[in-house]
Amino acid sequence: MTNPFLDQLKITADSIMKIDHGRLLSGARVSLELPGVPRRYLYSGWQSWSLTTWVDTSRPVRLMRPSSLRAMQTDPAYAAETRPHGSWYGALEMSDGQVLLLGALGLESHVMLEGQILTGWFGTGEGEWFVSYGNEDEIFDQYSGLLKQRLGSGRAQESPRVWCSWYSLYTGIDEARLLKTLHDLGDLPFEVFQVDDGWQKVIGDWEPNAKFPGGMDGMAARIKATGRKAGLWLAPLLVVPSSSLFHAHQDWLLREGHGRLVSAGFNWGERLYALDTTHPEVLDWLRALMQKVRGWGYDYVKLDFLYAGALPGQRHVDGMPRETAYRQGLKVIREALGDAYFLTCGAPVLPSLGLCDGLRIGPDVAGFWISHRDDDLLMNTATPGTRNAIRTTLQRLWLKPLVQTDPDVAYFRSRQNDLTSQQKQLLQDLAQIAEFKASSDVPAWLTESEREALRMFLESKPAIRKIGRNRYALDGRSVDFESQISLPALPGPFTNLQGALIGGLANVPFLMRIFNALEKKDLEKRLAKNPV
Ligand code: 9PG
Repeated sequence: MTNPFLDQLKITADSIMKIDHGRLLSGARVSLELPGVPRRYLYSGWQSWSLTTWVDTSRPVRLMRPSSLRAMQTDPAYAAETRPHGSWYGALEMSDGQVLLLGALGLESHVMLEGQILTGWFGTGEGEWFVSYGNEDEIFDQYSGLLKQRLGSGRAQESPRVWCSWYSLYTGIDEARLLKTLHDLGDLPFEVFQVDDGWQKVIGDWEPNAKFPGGMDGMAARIKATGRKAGLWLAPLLVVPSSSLFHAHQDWLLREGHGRLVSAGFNWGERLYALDTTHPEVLDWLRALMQKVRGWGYDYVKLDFLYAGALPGQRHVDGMPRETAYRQGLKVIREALGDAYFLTCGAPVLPSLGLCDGLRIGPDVAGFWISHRDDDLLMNTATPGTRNAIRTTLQRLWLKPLVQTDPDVAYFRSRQNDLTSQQKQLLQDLAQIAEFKASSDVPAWLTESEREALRMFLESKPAIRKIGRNRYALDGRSVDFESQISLPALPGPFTNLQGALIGGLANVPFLMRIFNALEKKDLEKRLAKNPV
């Protein structure tokens, strides 16, 4: 097939091969010299929560605040990069509206635009690249096909419908609340009841805490007695200082060259650290942990904060590239999980393909649309918020042939929720488009008609037609996300100053600890006022 644009494109690479719909390049570093200035750039974020979106090339890039959270929201190796760039692939919208894609066919790769030069490189070694030009959907389809050959794809046929405890009860889960919810779900067609964060002693010590006196095996048995699969959340690659794992195995932790521990961010009022997945004892420990969870009876496992395994650092196997190290850990996990459904979250995208059934492809949703603090002051588009979640998820739906794409939960409740009905509808529509349906709504918080709407949602399978980049028709009804997902306006000097101040405060662990304690208190108050 001839493609005049590609024929004229100046390509620098070790080798260039014509293939169907594009070119296959090889080289540690390749570059494309563009005939004109592109209109927009497709940022490709590193892990589930990282911003992935089309941005006008004229818009200046602002760095996310606070800096202490960057390791858990973006690729820390490129967190201070202000040129248009992204992990593994980059795409440009040219002046005629057509799209040029440069996509790596291997891990440890990055793409960046400098003026009219689009460059791609491998952090270590060399590899292959796919270049194509034309209709966006068609070229991403080609790209996913090539990735499938190299990385494989998920196994499950149809995604299960999931009830997840996080977006209603958060860390306020306990045995009684979950059993009441399980009972109240009645005959709503959820195949999975998934227990999220809050059951464990502490991150790293994966044993039930005092709120689960019947044990996690007991909980799984109660779930399965209702005919559902039992789901459990863990963050197996993270370790916090208050865990016994942290003190028992200092040699398992990822370190910087000079021996300091690599930061994996800050959450739950604690500093986060990462396990080194190249350490044979870590791999044994991970295998045993997964077998334990399977032994408890869980057959749906959501593994979160997985980026920790792919952070830059010194590893036991010296010189093993970080995404390769992560993938090796994931392989061990996949094997140990056997035929359980495996959902990855907070996970580097390409390195997870082929080894999981489902992948979260955006940030967390929330019972609000935007957050003035996070969006406007901190310029942080990876934090929980429904607009953030929709924006990034939409730009990653091309992954559907490779993995089940989890857009996070949809809401039906108006209680404990500030989203408008239109905003809730957008999330519900997105779930239908992504073909992954989940909710966290507590039945006791739903009105009769909201419960019926939830049932209809779970039972329906509308015909989906894509009619534009961010426009779809669902059973003929048009859904326009485009006007809803713009990036926050760039801050003026006063807002910027305010943001810098708040961002600075958020870098102080002591203050974050207080903030976390206050949030916990507030949650308990809300749950007391809104019993399940
Ligand atoms: C449990 C939650 C839920 C949720 C996950 C993940 O950037 N952040 O600060 C950030 C914090 C938490 C988070 C995502 C991002 O949520 O996505 O579904 O399981 O952990 O703690």
